[in-house]
Amino acid sequence: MRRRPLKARVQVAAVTALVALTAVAASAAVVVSFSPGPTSTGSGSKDGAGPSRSGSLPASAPGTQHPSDSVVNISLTDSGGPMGEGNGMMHPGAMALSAEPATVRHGTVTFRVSNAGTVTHELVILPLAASQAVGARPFGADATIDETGSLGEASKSGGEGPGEGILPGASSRVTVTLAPGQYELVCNLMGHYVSGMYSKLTVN
Ligand SMILES: [Cu+2]
Repeated sequence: MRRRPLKARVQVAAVTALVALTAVAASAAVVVSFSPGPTSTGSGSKDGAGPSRSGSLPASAPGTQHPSDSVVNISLTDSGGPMGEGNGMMHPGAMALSAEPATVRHGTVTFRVSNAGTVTHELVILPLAASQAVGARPFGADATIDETGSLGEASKSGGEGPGEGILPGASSRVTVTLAPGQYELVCNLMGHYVSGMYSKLTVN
């Protein structure tokens, strides 16, 4: 469904593996600070440390916290698959993606994603322009939307980050750094966005 992002996923997986190896090799109690190496230059601005960096200099005085370490719980639901009515095609409104809370402070945000539905789902975090409304993105012939600019995704059953999709009853998670602004949280599996799997997240 999303051939292009697969490359990025492999890249991310490779980087993750590299980091893991590095961590093992280091074996000392040194904090491994993740700096996007040359391997991630292909993804352009996608992984670029956001403009929020200047606002979160390490010069935090004792007692002063980071901008935030927020948690957003995501629930992915559907009304039970294509058995209901019609044949195969999903009906608009048959699926949903809900975020709680819908507003968080900028900084590190962890998304805990639970698939409470009956088919595979996922979470993709996309920027949302101020003039843009959720659920209004154009979709292609394959009933998916453009994921350009994605800030991350949780689509690995029982794991973190990108994967092959979150199976029914399973969970996934992803931690990203979000600058103030608006974001659209979506499930971009074929036909799911148009069936209602989108939600707005406001970051202050
Ligand atoms: Cu979905």
